[in-house]
Amino acid sequence: MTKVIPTTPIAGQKAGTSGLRRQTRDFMAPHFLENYVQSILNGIGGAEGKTFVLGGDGRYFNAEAIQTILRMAAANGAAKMIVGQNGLLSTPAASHLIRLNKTNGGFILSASHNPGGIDADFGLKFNMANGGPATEAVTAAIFEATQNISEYKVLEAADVDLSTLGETQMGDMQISIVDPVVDYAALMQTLFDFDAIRALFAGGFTMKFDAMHAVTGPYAKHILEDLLGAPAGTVMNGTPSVDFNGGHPDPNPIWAHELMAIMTDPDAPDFGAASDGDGDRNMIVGRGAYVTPSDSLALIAAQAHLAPGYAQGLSGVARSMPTSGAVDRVAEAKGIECHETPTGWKFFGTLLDASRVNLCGEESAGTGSDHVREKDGLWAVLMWLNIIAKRKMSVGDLMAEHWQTYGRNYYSRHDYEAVDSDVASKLMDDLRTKLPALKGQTFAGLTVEKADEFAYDDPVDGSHTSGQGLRIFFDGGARVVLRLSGTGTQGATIRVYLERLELDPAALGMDAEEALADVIKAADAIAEISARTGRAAPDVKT
Ligand code: G16
Repeated sequence: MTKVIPTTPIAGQKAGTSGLRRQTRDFMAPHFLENYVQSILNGIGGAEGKTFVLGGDGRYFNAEAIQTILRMAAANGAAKMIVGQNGLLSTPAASHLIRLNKTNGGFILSASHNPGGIDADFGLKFNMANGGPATEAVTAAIFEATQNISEYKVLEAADVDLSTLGETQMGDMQISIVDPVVDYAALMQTLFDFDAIRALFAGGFTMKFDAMHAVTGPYAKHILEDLLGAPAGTVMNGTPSVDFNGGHPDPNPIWAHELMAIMTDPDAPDFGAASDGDGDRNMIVGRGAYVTPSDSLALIAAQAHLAPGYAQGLSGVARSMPTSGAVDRVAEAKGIECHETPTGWKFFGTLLDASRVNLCGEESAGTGSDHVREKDGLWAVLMWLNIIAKRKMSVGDLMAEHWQTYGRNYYSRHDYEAVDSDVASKLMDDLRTKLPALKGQTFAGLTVEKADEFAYDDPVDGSHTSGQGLRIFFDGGARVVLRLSGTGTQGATIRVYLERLELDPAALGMDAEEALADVIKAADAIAEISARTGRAAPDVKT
């Protein structure tokens, strides 16, 4: 029987960079999840007769939330739900299932790289029929629905057994419990030269993949160890846990320190990689050679044609604005389109759908192509393995060759986390006010060439997005960008993105923080970060 539950709007149910992220206890509070799910359904014009994909990264409250979403979808008239076994689906695998089954969209439960557990974070995002995150227009409609909600519908029904593959029923709604890995693994085999990668491993190539106790464990074990023949144990931390074993599933040198320690050991394997909570981010590291996400994107742009799925060459590339300009230099050399979008994978969707680009990337450890409409951690790892198998060069040598060819965009991101929200807002507001007067002024020896606030006009659908980061450009090609994170759940995170282009072949091997020392000083002098936050140094440098 369908129950109609009266409710009232809950303030602040507004999607950030990627869906709604809150502390887990918020999501577990009475009506919180239900209000948001009903608002999604209301915002997309109802569920009647529709099919959706449903799954998440397995974090605490994943399974319970799935049962609630199933009961609500059934009560709202959905025809069918395709659910990952045990409630698991990586974000890229969910995107693929939405496209493969031509569904009306999907619900992905994840707070990505944020920690999991009852005292950590949870999240929910809605992806559309193209497999990509809801566009700004749709998230705005959902937000409006959260502000007007007066009731939600839920079916009185027993929990569904999520562990058994196959078909089942809830009320009139069909439920398919599917293997989370099989379809995704099949897709990867259409894109990459599995024979060449298999031969690489057979020849003694060694690798460690850190799944960080998150969702990519089963995907990586099946693809790397079962299909590609990497020895058992290549995948570490490969069993998903509800709290990521107490860790922070963010694939960067800080949080993936276990892998970094292995990769800097004299006996390090040839190749290291990691992925995040929901499997859309990646980290690439060679023996003693960490590759920044911006450099990884540029190298892939230069060499993607070595993978069968991209043998025709790329149609174009896109990067988020704070991502370094390294990929732009490759695009220019290849004579292909290059787009600069706001932060958030959702902004790549129109360009991918229109085949204007087929490679996208972000400094926040996201890389992907038009095979799905999300960034894809394992895709990036397989792309690197494919390139290494063809070029027969180490990660370090590949990057050195790349920099010699295109120059090096020294790059670093400094994060100041859990800053008081008022302090962070005022810092940004005051800097915004200062921007017009900065031109011509010199800070730490660097003269400001121009300064502005980034806004984006989508070349495909014409939509306009403003307020996307404060940019300061210096003579000589250095750049500082400041923006507030849209994915945190406590206070504000100030992100400071630092970049400098180096073309001198003799100066390409420096430590990034050293190479950026003046840019870092100039950023602090202009934005008064340490004075206003009281922090002597950033919490995280990536
Ligand atoms: C999300 C978005 C990305 C974005 C990242 C960082 O990633 O999908 O497009 O670059 O957040 O956003 P922010 O700088 O606002 O924190 P994920 O992996 O968290 O879903």
